[in-house]
Amino acid sequence: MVTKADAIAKGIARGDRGAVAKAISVVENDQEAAKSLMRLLGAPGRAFVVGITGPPGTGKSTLVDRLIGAYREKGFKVAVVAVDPTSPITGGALLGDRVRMSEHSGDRAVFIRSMATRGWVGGLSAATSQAIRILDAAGYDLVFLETVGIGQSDIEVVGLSHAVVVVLMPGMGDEVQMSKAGLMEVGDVYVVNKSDLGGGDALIVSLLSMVRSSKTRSPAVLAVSALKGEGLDKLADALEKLRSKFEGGDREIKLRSVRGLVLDAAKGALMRRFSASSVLEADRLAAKVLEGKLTVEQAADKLVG
Ligand SMILES: Nc1nc2c(ncn2[C@@H]2O[C@H](COP(=O)(O)OP(=O)(O)O)[C@@H](O)[C@H]2O)c(=O)[nH]1
Ligand SMILES: [Mg+2]
Repeated sequence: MVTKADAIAKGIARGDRGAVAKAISVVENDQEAAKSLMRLLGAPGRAFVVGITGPPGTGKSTLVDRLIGAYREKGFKVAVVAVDPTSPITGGALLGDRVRMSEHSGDRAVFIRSMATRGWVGGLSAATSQAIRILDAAGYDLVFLETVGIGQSDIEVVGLSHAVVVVLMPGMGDEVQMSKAGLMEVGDVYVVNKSDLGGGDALIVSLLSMVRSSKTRSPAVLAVSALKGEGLDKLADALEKLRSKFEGGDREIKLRSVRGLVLDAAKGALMRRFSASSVLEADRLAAKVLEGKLTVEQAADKLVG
């Protein structure tokens, strides 16, 4: 019997856009079905995954649009997944619009998709991570993951990328200090976009000093104007350096994304098991905790074990 999942998986392997779209809907809406589908996909790790993160409005989508152009010129198949975990205003719907409305949206070798994950049980990154596997299996050479650089889910998305571009803009000097704990640890490239507006020097200086003070990392710091197309060559060069490492089989960079995929699959498995274990079971265990027969931790272990 040919199941629906079989048919979708075959379509993905052929690079069929309709099948890819359908598959991403499956992972957004139905994790049980997603699991069956994921089993049918080949090994991951072929597509180069670039996370594009940074505060809202810094020009991430505009920049992605430009990068799509650069990689299309090389003949690459390019996909964009725009993830908006939190936005109460857009409900996750608008984040990718700038890219969706782009000149590339009619290009058959470009696949663009927003993922609205509000209310999805099991975390943002499970669905995102499955979407990456789908796009990888469908033969996209490059996957851009655009995400708003705030919150934990964002850091999880970073864990799925082979390279991370943090996009900032002039006037954010203080925020560099502010977000030390998050974004400042994860970038391979720091872009100060909107350089056409001027006033980006202070931010560049503080980013450079951050880079110099790091003993372990040496990310690039670049002034860019996505709007005017300035500095894009340098950004493309920085990404190409990382991509050629990836293509050359650099183990550490290859592991980066697959490690995230494995962790997400594990989290997904845990969540499924957890929701499958009935509320009744939780009640039964809670009663034991109340009676002093189990500690809270023991009860929790039993619930997920
Ligand atoms: N002046 C200027 N505006 C830009 C530049 N890049 C993007 N923008 C504008 O900044 C706004 C937010 O851009 P968008 O790409 O949607 O930002 P995102 O929220 O980070 O994805 C839009 O109005 C863009 O036209 C740039 O390099 N210079
Ligand atoms: Mg955007």
